[in-house]
Amino acid sequence: MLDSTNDLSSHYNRHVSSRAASSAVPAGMAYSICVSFALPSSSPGTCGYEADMAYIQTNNPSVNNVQIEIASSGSYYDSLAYNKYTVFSPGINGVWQLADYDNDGSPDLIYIQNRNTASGKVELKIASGASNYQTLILQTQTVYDAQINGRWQMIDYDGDGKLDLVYIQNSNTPSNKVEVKVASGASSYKTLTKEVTTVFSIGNDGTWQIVNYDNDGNNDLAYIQNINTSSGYVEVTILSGASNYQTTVQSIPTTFSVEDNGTWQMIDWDGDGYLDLVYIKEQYTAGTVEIHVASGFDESLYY
Ligand SMILES: [Ca+2]
Ligand SMILES: [Ca+2]
Ligand SMILES: [Ca+2]
Ligand SMILES: [Ca+2]
Repeated sequence: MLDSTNDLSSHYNRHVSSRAASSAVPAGMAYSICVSFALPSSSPGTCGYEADMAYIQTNNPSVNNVQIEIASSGSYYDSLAYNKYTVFSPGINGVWQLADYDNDGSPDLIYIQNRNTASGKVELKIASGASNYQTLILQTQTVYDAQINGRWQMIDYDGDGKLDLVYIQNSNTPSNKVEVKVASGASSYKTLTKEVTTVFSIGNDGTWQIVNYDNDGNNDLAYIQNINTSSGYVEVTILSGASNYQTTVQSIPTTFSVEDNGTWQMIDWDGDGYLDLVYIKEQYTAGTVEIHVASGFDESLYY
């Protein structure tokens, strides 16, 4: 049972750091930690964790197509287990994400184009993992007007087995609060099935993400504030989905000092049931991309 009034300061202590991926630091785009890529060389359990690391190279002028590189956890991220060019031309007008759209166990490449679209709406394109990202299995416009005021995330929000498109609008909202909207996969992204005004004030000091914090069947909203925090450390705040994003269930500083040289992500990296904070550091490293993970498991509550 977690409560924001408890002393949870031992949450998110770093237990692994500086796992370097083999690729040299590029002009960074779209790094993510992607659970269960199901590569033959990935051997969950061997190293105590099983989240692979994906790099979606979207704007390298020397190549004609978007490229996917996967560094497997089985190799401690030191070698590339997958490296393919996709059907997509380079695109800088949106967000790229790997997720399993067709539920065949293989992550598909999703391009959420949220600006400069022909239709004036946010558009979705998905290339299947089964085709090694050569075949488009979805190409559609969505209910959202094209805009750049927030974060886009494909996740099965309503639990019907189809990915939904979540928009977390963190700037230029009428309410001056962060707003969450969901376009359902069941409606082919044409119908908003949820529109909520949260208690978070709008801002640009961090990143927002829909997460499963407490396994109660309601998706929660995480805010990772990585600059301008009062504590001087990166802070994680989580609003419960059960409260419709009105109630804070966790709000704590982490082990990380404030830093803005990469990508922050909440994921259960080690598979113990607690969300961990992953920092993929892309700039000002010794030369390769680094992964830093702070565990969400609070030992002080158990020992
Ligand atoms: Ca798939
Ligand atoms: Ca769904
Ligand atoms: Ca929840
Ligand atoms: Ca964990």
